[in-house]
Amino acid sequence: MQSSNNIAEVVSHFECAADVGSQKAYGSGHINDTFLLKNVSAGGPDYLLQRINHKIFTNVEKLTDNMRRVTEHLKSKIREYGTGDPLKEVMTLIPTDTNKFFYQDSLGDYWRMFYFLSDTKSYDVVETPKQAYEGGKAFGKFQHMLADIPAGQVFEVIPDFHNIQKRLKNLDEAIDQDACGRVASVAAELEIVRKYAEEMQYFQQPEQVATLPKRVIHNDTKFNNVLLNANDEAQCVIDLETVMDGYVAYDFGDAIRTIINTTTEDEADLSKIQLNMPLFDAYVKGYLKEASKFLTDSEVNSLIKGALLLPYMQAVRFLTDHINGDTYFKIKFEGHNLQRARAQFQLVKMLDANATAMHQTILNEIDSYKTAQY
Ligand code: GN1
Ligand code: MG
Repeated sequence: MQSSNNIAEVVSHFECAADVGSQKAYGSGHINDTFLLKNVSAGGPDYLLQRINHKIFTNVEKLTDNMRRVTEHLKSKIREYGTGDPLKEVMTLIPTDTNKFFYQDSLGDYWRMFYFLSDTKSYDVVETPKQAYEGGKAFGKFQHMLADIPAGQVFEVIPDFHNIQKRLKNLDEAIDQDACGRVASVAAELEIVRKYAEEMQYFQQPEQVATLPKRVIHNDTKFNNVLLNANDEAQCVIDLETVMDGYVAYDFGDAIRTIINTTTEDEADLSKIQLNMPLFDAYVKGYLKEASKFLTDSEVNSLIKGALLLPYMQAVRFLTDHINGDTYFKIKFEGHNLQRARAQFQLVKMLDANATAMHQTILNEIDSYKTAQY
């Protein structure tokens, strides 16, 4: 962790009244380092300071431009709808003394700062259908508010981020290099990768490429990226650094991956990984309440494919990182990425067994909107 002296240097360049002495590590992100800083005066706004992982986000200037563009767009939508408070419902980046929205310190690290949204909560494991429903509404509304930004306009911060063919290629390269001699010990996991590899390439099939629209999506719709208020109502979608073009089913799938699972992403005891179907139903209801306003039929049909793909892709990414020697995701102990991969593969197996019924739930729900229009 960075020394407080360096944080003091960093903070002095942002237009804020942050109390450097109050800094504490915050959140459960796997990539960046986040700190909560209190305001020097009681009652003033608090701040979130983030050190951006520059190895992964190599173009911080363009990343920041994206975040500015997206947050301004979302705020203007909320003003236009006249129903909410843009300052509470959208993250607000804080400018620096040179009127940029990031700062590079003397060590070469990049930082950004937001207002902290007080009286909000996020959940790593969803507890109630109401929370799931609210999460669905939040991500559906998020996609809807961005639906008028044409594809191709947002900078591709991490190329091929959700391209499973690229992720499988990265895994093959890791296997070839076997940098830490771990390949022999993951034969069972590699077998699962192979078993599903072909069907997971649905989004690369020519028919899907021709019919599915690329839209500006969130690309990291873990449930803990929705902040809920004290009444468990969705307030703000956070973690906007991977907002890029993609298929809506990717966001749907990443949300389902974290919502339907009765336990955490990295559960060691696979028997504890169960599907909580009432939470799935509630998420679908909330999501389609908003997303039925713009989804095409092919997109509706693709949602379940996203729900299978995202845990699979996540497992492939965790496994690749394990083989590479844990160079990408932060780990808490040796073997953590392998444990995460196993948990995600387990989820894939269970989702696969239930996919037909889940797809039917989606179709029934969308039908209720179609019927309601006449
Ligand atoms: C990373 O840092 P965090 O937790 O927001 C990752 C996501 C993964 C997620 C898995 C840039 O997100 O893609 O889905 O971990 N972000 C990046 O929990 O790779
Ligand atoms: Mg993220």
